[in-house]
Amino acid sequence: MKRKTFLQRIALGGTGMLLAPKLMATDSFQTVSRKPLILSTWDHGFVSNEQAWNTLMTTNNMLDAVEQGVRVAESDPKVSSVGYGGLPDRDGNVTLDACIMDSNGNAGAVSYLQYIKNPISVARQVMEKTPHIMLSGEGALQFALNNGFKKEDLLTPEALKRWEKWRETSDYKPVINIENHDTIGMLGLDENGNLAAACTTSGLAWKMHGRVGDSPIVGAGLYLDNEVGAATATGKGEAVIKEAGTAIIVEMMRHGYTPQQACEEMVQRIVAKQKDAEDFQVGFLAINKEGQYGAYALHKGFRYAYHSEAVKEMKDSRHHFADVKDTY
Ligand code: SD4
Repeated sequence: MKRKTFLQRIALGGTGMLLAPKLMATDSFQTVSRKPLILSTWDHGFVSNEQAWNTLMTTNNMLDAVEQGVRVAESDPKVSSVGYGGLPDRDGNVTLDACIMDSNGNAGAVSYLQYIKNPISVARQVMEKTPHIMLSGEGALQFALNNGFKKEDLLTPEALKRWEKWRETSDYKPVINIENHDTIGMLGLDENGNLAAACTTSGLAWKMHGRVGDSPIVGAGLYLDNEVGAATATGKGEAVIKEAGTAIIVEMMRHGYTPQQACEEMVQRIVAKQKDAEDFQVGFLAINKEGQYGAYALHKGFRYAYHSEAVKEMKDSRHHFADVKDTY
């Protein structure tokens, strides 16, 4: 293990054990914001937050806000990790995962959905119009078409070109911070302290056909409990699913962890339990009902967008490993 990495682990008490909240090293880093507040992952979160904010100002409805917000990233062909323009699986199919949750604890999700540009809106309709939480694949597509969504080819010429280039080697491995804009997870807290959250992705580039990541799975890529707070995840979904990442973060907050402490503890747990953690990226973003928020990642590079009435800006997440592997 590299010396710097080892020292950093020691400094953070990275044993994977549930540390008492008061022992965490970064308590002073905790930040509180005025409500309302909207947070979302990666650079594409900035414009998505703006749309969410504008929607909130006109509808006063945070669920509408997060849905409309993440639709911006989904609809942008230049965002190659979400919705239209997303990089395809290894067979050239764009397959999408999304999840939405409201302040009443309702959830809706779609997974392995093809041909629909805005899966988050399908997820919302699953939540509001069916007795189920998740529809998948062909069934999700049929549901979408029956509810007025348009069938479209989501593979852009740019994504096709990159897939063809990838096929020259067909090298299949996780890529850390692929272009610094991956899954969008958005967390919104309204002025009354009620939460809504959304998460949407095209998943890992070049994944096996049929692979579903953490993003549509309640408690993995997204979780919200309106009594406590909400959290979302980005990065290698398999690593997040195994730990029930966001469900446990919210549970830690219920037991007194700040959002920052809870995100750090979950990353420590991944490091302690998953021996290849140095080779992939995972990042978490969390908020509690008071408007405290936090973020933490395995590696350098995870950024998130912050939007309150007074401030809109990008913030760099703290991270666990001291060194970035330049080879990725
Ligand atoms: C997945 N978590 O499908 C998603 C991908 C991602 O940042 O978030 N990339 O595993």
